[in-house]
Amino acid sequence: QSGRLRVLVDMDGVLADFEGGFLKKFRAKFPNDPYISLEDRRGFWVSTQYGHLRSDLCEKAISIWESQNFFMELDPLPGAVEAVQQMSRFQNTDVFICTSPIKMYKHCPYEKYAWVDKHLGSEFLEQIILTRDKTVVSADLLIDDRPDITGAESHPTWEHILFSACHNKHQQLNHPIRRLHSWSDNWRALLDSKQQ
Ligand code: BVP
Repeated sequence: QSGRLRVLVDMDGVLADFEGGFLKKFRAKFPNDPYISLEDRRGFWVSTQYGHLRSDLCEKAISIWESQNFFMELDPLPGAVEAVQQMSRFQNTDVFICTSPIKMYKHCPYEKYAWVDKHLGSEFLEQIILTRDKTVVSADLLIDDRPDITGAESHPTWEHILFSACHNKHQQLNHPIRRLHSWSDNWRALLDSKQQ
C-alpha cells in the first residue's frame, strides 16, 4: 500500500551477541560449574539446555541475563551495525528493531534502549519495538534466530528469515524457511526479493 518495504530485525542473536555474552559471564560467575560450549548449543532456550546438563544450572543461567548490565554489555555481532545502518538508508525501506524483553523488567528494557542508542545512535530509538508477541506486528520480513515464532496471530504478514546461530544451525525445520547465515550473507538480495 505505502509502496515501502518494512523489515523487522531481531536483537538478541541477530544484532547483539547474547550467546557469547552469556557464556562469558556464566563462566566468570560460576567457574567451578560445567558449561555448554557454543559448538554444543542446541535449542533456542539456553536455560533449558543448562537445566538438562544439571538441574541447578537452569536458575544459575537465568541469573546471568537477569543481572544488571547483561544486555547493555552485549557485543554487536560481526557486521550487524553496518548492515542495519545500510539497510535503513535504502530507498523505500523502513527498518525496525523488534525484540522480546525478558519478564524480569528491572534492567532489560532500559538496557535494550541504551544498547541501540550506543551502537546505532539516538535516531534508531524511534525504530524500537518491544513485544513478547511478534506475530501481531506487520511487516514484509522478520530476520530472527528463533525457529518457532508464534503468537496471537496465526497468519503473520511477515516472512520469517531464520538468522543462523549456534543453537539453530544444525536444526532441520519442518517448514523449510529461508536463512541468513550471517551479516556477510546476501541480505540485500533478500530485501530485493520482497520489493514489488
Ligand atoms: O530477551 C531475550 C532473552 C530471553 O528471551 C528473549 C528472546 O527474545 P527474542 O530474541 O525472541 O526477541 N531468553 C530467555 C531464556 C530463558 C528464559 Br527462562 C533463554 O534461554 N534464552 C533467551 O534468549
